[in-house]
Amino acid sequence: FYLEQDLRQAVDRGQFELRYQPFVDAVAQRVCGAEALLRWQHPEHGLISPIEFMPIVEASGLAEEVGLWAMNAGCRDARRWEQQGVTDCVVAINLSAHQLDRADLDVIVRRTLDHHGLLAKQLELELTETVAAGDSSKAKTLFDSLHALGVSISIDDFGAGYSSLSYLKKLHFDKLKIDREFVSMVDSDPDSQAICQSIIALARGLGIAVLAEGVEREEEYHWLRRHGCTLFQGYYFARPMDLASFIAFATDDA
Ligand code: G
Ligand code: G
Ligand code: MN
Ligand code: NA
Repeated sequence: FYLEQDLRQAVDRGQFELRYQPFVDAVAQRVCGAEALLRWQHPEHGLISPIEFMPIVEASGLAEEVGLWAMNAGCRDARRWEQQGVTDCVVAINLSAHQLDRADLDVIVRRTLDHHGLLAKQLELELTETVAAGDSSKAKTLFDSLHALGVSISIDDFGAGYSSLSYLKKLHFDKLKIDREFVSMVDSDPDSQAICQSIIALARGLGIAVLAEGVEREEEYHWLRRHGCTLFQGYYFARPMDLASFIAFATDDA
C-alpha cells in the first residue's frame, strides 16, 4: 500500500530523513563516526523503515536518485557536526547495488564532498556482499578510484551472505562490519563465538578494521572487547538519532 507513486515524489517533497547511529571506538573511548540510516516520513503512514521501502526503491529505478539524496544529506550533516565541534567523526553512507552500476560514482562522490567542503577521509561507503556481487572487474576499478579520492569502503552485514571470502580477495575493503546475527548472544553461544573470533582474526590478517554491529548488551560488548574487537555500534551504545541528538551525544562523550 506504499504506492510507488508516493516514493517517486518523496525526494521532491522532502520526505526523506537521515538518522545517525554512532560508531564507538573503545580504545580511544570516543565516538568516531556514525552510520546514516534513511527514513521515509510518509504523510499518512508515518515514519517508514528502509526495510519496507528500499525494495520498492530498487525495483522502480529510484535507487540512484534516493542514493544521491542520502549521500548529499549525509555529507552536509557531517560538515555541520564538524563545524559544531564534533571532529574526527566519519559519516558512513549505505550504497545500493544500482549505485555501483555507475562507472562515474567517484565523480559524484568527489562533487558531493567538494560541494559541502568535506574531506574524503570523513566519508565511508557501506556495501553489502550482494552489492559487490556484480561484475568484479568493474567493481575493482570503481573501488580503486574511490580509494584514490581518499574515501573508505566497508563491507556491511559481513558473514550474512554468500562468498564473503571471495569478495575480500577480489576487492579491497577498509573495514568489516560483523553482522549482528553473530554478535547477538556472542557472550554465551559457542558457535557465535567461533564465528566472531574468526572474523576478527580475518580482519587482522587482512590488515583492515573490524566493527561489531548490533551490540545490545554489555556482556556482548565485553566479550568482543576481550577478543580484540575495538569498534562498536548498537543499541547498547546508542540508537539511530537525529543530527542534533548525535551532535549532543558525540560532544558529551568528549
Ligand atoms: O535503519 P534500519 O535498521 O531500519 O536499516 C535497515 C536496512 O536499510 C539496513 O540494511 C540498512 O543498511 C538499509 N539502509 C538504511 N539506510 C539506507 C540508505 O540510505 N541506502 C541504502 N541503500 N540502504 C539503507
Ligand atoms: O544492514 P545495516 O547494518 O546497514 O543495518 C543497520 C540496521 O540495524 C538499522 O536498521 C539499525 O536501526 C539496526 N540496528 C542498529 N543497532 C541495532 C541493535 O543493537 N539491535 C538491533 N536489533 N538492530 C540494530
Ligand atoms: Mn549499514
Ligand atoms: Na549492517
